[in-house]
Amino acid sequence: DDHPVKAAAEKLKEAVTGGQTPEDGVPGKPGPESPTFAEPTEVREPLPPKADQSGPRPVSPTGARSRDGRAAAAQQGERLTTAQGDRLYDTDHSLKAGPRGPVLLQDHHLREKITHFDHERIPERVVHARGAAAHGVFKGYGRAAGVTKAAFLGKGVETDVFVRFSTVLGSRGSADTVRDTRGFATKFYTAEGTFDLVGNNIPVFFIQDAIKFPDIIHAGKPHPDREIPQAQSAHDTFWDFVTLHTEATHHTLWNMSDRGIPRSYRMMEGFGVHTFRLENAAGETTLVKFHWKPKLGVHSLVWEEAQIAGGVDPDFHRRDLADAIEAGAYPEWELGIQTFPDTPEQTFEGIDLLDSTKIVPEELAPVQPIGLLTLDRNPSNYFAETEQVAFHLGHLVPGIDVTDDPLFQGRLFSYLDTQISRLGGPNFGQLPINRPHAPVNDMLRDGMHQTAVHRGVAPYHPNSLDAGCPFMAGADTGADIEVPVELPASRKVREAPASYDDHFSQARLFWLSMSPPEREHIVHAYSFELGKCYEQAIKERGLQSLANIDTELCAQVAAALGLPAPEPTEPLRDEQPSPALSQLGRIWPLDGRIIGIVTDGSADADGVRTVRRHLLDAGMVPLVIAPAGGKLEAGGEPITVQRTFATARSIEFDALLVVGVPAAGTDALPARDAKAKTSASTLDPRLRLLLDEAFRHGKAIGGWAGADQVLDAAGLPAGAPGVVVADSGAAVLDEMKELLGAHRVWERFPARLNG
Ligand code: HDD
Repeated sequence: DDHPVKAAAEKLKEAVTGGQTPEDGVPGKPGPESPTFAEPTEVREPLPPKADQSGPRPVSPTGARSRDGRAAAAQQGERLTTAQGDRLYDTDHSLKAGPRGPVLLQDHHLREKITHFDHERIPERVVHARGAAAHGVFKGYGRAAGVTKAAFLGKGVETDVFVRFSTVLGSRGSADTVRDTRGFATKFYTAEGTFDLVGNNIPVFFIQDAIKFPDIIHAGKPHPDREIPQAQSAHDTFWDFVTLHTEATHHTLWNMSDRGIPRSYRMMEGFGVHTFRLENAAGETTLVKFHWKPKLGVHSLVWEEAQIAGGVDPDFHRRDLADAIEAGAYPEWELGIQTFPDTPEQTFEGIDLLDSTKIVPEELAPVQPIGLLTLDRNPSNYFAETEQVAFHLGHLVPGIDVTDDPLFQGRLFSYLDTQISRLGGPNFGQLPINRPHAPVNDMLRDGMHQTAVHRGVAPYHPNSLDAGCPFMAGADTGADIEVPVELPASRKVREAPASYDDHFSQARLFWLSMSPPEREHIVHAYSFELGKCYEQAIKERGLQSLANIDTELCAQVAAALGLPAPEPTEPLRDEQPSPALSQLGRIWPLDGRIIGIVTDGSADADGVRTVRRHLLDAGMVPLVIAPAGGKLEAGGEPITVQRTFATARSIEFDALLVVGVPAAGTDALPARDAKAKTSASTLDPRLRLLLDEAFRHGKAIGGWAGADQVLDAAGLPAGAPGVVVADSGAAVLDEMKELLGAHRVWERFPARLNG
């Protein structure tokens, strides 16, 4: 009993439990029926469930949908054990020859614990390393039956899905809000086998042939000598590549637009990019492009917000997705298709459907909705699910087939290949997140990390020993049969078709479709990114690409760089703008928008409570911001403070409401500017910053009960666009809702580019 380790364990037991352990217990994890976790501080109130989402959906036979987080081999029993299930009495002290003596090699627990830890990391994805994911359900509308026999698109058919969003260039620990393309990869666990739609939030790609993929990624990733910059395109090698391979111009322009800095993963469109071939039950084929349309609309950050978030909340998008789902504000997207006749030319209105640097404007081929995606469950373990998920364009179901786009074809090779090294062998399909929800009866055997115990002696076909099993399916029993398309008689060549030489016309189309504030943002983005390049020749080539998009765009960026604007080398045609490409000029739903309410509880507390309730009922998320944490005891129900002047930063809020004249926090730093301090002696400098940034970023700002004094003290121009001061919370709210529908107060952005 006087063993020193045992004595230490006893002391620890005392410290952890205050002596209240089960009779035979040692300190450790509490059992499932005796939770001792502290109540989490309320940061967000759950939204009321929507009528059709009131309860959990049933758990599938694979267990993969289990909502208690215990899906695969989770922990069992109450006691800490070794990997072999041997109970442990101590996990904090190595086995030693005496308390001050050397550690003994025989300590298996020590070696097992450290060895396992040493191998906890796997290689991050070579691209799209930084991601966030969620589970959900896809419900078919049945409207695609004319073009595809894919069963999961049938009316009312529900399919489990897992969606992973990502940035492309950054490492696993990089910031979410960098300027980059976003991945939008969806795994549909259909009854006919898994279908993966591995798309992006930008409908075009940098290159036309997969053989250039290593090159564009080498150019975009950090420089090999110093391994900087992290998660950025604003550096010489990226711009060197995209100005030498001018087919990248169109995708680069999207990146430089607001699409490169989304407000939220929930507010992005998604695109399958390539043209796919669908086949219906009669064997007729149609070419299609897949689109995801977010129910919350398409919104972006402004550049300064993206940069602030990189510092104050690098997990901005990851947190936003998880918080929304946890609060019951399930993000939704409609899946849609643009359809094109499957002609031998594989073009539509002169646009080459096999060229992934081209879109087909929605005005020429409308996006037809065919199903609804709802994300309603966060992963319970990041590594097991988000990190280990493996998508592949070759995961197809009957009715959906590939096309000859050389970018598509190369991708069909790359994903499985990279996953074998990333996931350590060929059996990663057996990981719970990758397991199909359809029965699997393959003849793949053995290999690293094989976890299946296959029966039988004849994993080959045909055989006469295992009763001839498995049997082959025919088209009538759901076999996935390639569409037998005609191939043109041709020669072997390393060449692209002539249509692939048009690198600028659609970039011009995109530019001409932008509103003035969006154009302004694009000019700033190019000015910043090219301005960060060191090589003069690269800046000049950048300007040459811009000259081939638009004269005004080129002139503005050239002025910012202090360089002459070159003449175009390609004709600037009158492209027909596509209004669908602009994020402005539409009224978007308000669901999920985050409204900060700044108050110290001393003015109109009832009004605060009512406004919070109204916002929640309208599907928005109110967050109370006060000088310090805790609860505001102001007559009636106490008001919980969710952000303080120390933790609130403008980027989190879509709009701000100020109630009364909130006192300064006791932890406030003195104001920098003594004069400003005099004119607003009660205004906390952090509140001033909050309001100043919110104004600069085009956010609606409102207030009542004396808020005009605060806005005045913060130097916000009286009567400025999007600043609403009224007598009551209710009156302010009505106007705020209208402003929020436009996403931002666009009038606040200087609009020099009206052309
Ligand atoms: Fe890719 C990952 C999307 C071209 C090679 N890609 C990856 C992911 C997305 C895309 C969303 C992350 C999936 C996840 O969350 O796990 N990639 C695209 C799109 C492309 C594209 C929309 C063009 C239309 N990709 C592309 C090409 C190649 C690759 C041309 C190679 C020839 N992509 C990969 C990869 C990755 C990958 C190296 C890294 C991790 C992985 O696959 O599993 O194989």
